Amino acid sequence: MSGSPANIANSRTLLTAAVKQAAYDCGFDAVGIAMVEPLTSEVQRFHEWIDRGYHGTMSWMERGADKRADVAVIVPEARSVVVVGHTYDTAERHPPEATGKLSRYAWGDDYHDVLAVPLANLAAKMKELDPSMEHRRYIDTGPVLEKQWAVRAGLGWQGKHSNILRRDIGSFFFLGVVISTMDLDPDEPMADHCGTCTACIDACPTKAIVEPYVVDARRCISYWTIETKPDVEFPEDIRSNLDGWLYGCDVCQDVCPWNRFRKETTVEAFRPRYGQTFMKAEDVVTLQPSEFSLRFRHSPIKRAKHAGMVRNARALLSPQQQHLPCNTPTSPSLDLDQQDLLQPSTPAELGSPLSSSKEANPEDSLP
Ligand code: B12
Ligand code: SF4
Ligand code: SF4
Repeated sequence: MSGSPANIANSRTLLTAAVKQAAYDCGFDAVGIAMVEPLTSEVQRFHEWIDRGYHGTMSWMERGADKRADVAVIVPEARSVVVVGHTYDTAERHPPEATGKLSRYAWGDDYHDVLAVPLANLAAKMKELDPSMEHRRYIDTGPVLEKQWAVRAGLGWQGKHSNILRRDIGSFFFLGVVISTMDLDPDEPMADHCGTCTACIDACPTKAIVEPYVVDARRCISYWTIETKPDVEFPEDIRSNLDGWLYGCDVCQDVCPWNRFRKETTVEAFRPRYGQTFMKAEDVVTLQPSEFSLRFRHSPIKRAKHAGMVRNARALLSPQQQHLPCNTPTSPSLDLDQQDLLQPSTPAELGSPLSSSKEANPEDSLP
């Protein structure tokens, strides 16, 4: 990046380039910029989604409508939304036919914590460039339509599975946003490269993608295994179609042709703990709460709580195996203090939350 700090601050083009470079320097794999405007059509669709009841018991999604519609409610005088993507893919794969599968995003440490640092670093670098800047930043931590901002910022397109994806790194990346008063050059939205492909819709074990681009969370394995209260049992049509998933689900992304271009992260914290991409359901139902706390400390899986993971594991077991004893919190086998047993999950309001040359162009292989 050439130019003195004063020149950069006075030129919107140079400032935009400096902010994008800062995002890469902070370790992000993708960055895009959107101009702050109300998300009118997106919010209308969001409310249709809520009105259809697709959010299930995630009642926190009904709150914060004003902020979802307009980020200027969060940061008065906001001019730009800087959207960043950070990959979490690693070299590991779920063994074929494995049961008790953990979703890839949850193999390592909690991304809310891990990515809070580079996002804070990015905001600090932006503040160096423009000391008068005001901002708020989020990684799945507020009432912000992150996917819709990613689309507006040209960071990627929204796939038919509803996740954001790109041709160069696929979809296994997290999103983060910096809502800022900085006046930056916006990017053009990216074209939709789903074409006639319907692989994600066809492969979804519970038929949760009810129409292209629309997921009914009440049918999604991710919702049932992560977001529902531990005392809620799975409906039979979900339980019998779990496809071996213990926590979260990656099917719609695993089958996506664009994920041939997935990029592995260099962040060690996202590697699978103990090398585990799955856990035997039989072992989970007998896991002590204290062992659960230790095993999943600083992991996104703590959100499900011990009782939730046991419920998930039981759902994977055959009816006979489901009568395995479930341990109570009375005899922890590990030396942990009471605090470990009481570790809270993320507040509900926060959301939660390869190829040959022929294959080099997935559009060739799209139906
Ligand atoms: C609620 C939530 C969930 C819910 C609901 C899922 C969903 N599809 O929204 C549940 C628990 C099911 C879930 C699951 C997962 N989640 Co989640 N989740 C969120 C959260 C907190 C809010 C999303 C939201 O507002 N949904 C509301 C619905 C209405 O939005 P939408 O799906 O985008 O719907 C739009 C489209 O349907 C569109 N639309 C309608 N018709 C049409 C037609 C066309 C042509 C187009 C283009 C669009 C379109 O209009 C709607 C509104 O704009 C975000 C973080 C955040 N604050 O944004 C993370 C987030 C979306 N989740 C994320 C992840 C990683 C996952 C999982 C992959 C985790 C896992 N492996 O189990 C799965 C994926 C499941 C799936 N296929 O969606 C990432 C996605 C990253 C990415 N690359 O896109 C996010 C962004 C978190 C983050 N900061 O990284 N999640
Ligand atoms: S995460 Fe799994 S259950 Fe949910 S839409 Fe994707 S494939 Fe279907
Ligand atoms: S599987 Fe196909 S339809 Fe689904 S997101 Fe990927 S390219 Fe789009």
